Amino acid sequence: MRGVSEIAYRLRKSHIIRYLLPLFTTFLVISILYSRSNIEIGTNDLIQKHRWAHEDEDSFYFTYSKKFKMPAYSYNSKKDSNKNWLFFSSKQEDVIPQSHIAHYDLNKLKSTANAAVDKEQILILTPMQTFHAKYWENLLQLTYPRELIELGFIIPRSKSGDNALKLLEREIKKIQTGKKEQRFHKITVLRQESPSFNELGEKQRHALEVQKERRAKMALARNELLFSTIGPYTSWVLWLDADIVETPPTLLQDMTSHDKPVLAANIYQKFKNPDDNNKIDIRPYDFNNWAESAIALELASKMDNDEIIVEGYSELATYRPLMAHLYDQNGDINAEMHLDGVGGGCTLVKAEVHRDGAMFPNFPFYHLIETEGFAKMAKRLGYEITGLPNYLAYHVEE
Ligand SMILES: Nc1nc2c(ncn2[C@@H]2O[C@H](COP(=O)(O)OP(=O)(O)O)[C@@H](O)[C@H]2O)c(=O)[nH]1
Ligand SMILES: [Mg+2]
Repeated sequence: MRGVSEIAYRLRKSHIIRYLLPLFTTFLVISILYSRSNIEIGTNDLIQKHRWAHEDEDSFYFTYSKKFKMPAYSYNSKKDSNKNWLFFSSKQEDVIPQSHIAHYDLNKLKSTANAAVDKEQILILTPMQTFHAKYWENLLQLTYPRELIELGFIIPRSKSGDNALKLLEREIKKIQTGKKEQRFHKITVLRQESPSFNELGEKQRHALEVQKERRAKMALARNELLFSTIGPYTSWVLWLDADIVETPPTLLQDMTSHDKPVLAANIYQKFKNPDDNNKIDIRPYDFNNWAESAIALELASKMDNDEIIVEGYSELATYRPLMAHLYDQNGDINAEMHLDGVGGGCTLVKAEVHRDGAMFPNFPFYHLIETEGFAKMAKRLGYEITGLPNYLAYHVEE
């Protein structure tokens, strides 16, 4: 017996009991209290007030309201917007203003020819494998009000993706911590779920054999980006590839003014022409904007279920009228043409088209995938597809 009480005595005297146990207990109590306080955030105030959040607001869109301010974002904070240590949780932070339930009347959400005057929100979506400084410069020279522009990026998990992310974040930080009136309304950056698939040079990337897999994976990346960023306040979605480096400054006003459900600009490329003393010349780049032809339909009718037609390959001669070939330097810049397939270079979509369910199929849909499959799906939903043959946006020279 003496032995047992001696051990108990020694334990009592030891550091474990004297210091560590009280410390551990305090830590446990704080953690429990802490997690309880998290559960209640965003609910208790509202219940006590017995009011809907929008009753206190003039605007239907909450971030304009002083009362329900979005928490400020800090690039180097170790705490999240609710002042919780990020150390405690690996969950994505939710940036919903405290005490808020948001109401949106989709009947009041419009996409009109008068977008800027009507304060319509435009979401610009860019899958980004490479960061081009000229892409960003071009984005910054757009004259549509920045507070009505949201940006969304999806970046592959690859070496070039890591690099693009670093450069993009540096530029975002400059803008979003600069003058308030020059900030974009919101910017979302996603890392792609799947690894990169696309680090090939232009020639290999465009070889016919790799198209199905490459385009199918691009479709998934576009869907991930679209479904994670579109909001109940989004009026328009502009698909703008990361290698589009020059557009008119009035791109958004110009394209919205056509008031079309799906509208593609003509993608060209500037290059030094060796046949003309290396003078800067232009040439067609994107052949995904096309109108359907009887020959392509005939081709498709003889294909297996999982075969696809991709445009711009002599192996698959479709004789479709390609918008890229219909540019008329002296023509009306606002001339419109009917299309059946579009690319993602610079294509404006009314948000309701996506909201109705038009997405980028990564499987053959009428023997089409990705952006061309999207156009087909939008058509099947009853929307018309339009192109602007004389309105140019420029792809970087590779
Ligand atoms: N998220 C993501 N974007 C990519 C990937 N590969 C290319 N992109 C981007 O997708 C867009 C179209 O791709 P690109 O290779 O330029 O196609 P092309 O112009 O038809 O040759 C560009 O904005 C690229 O930066 C990828 O693996 N993941
Ligand atoms: Mg490209």
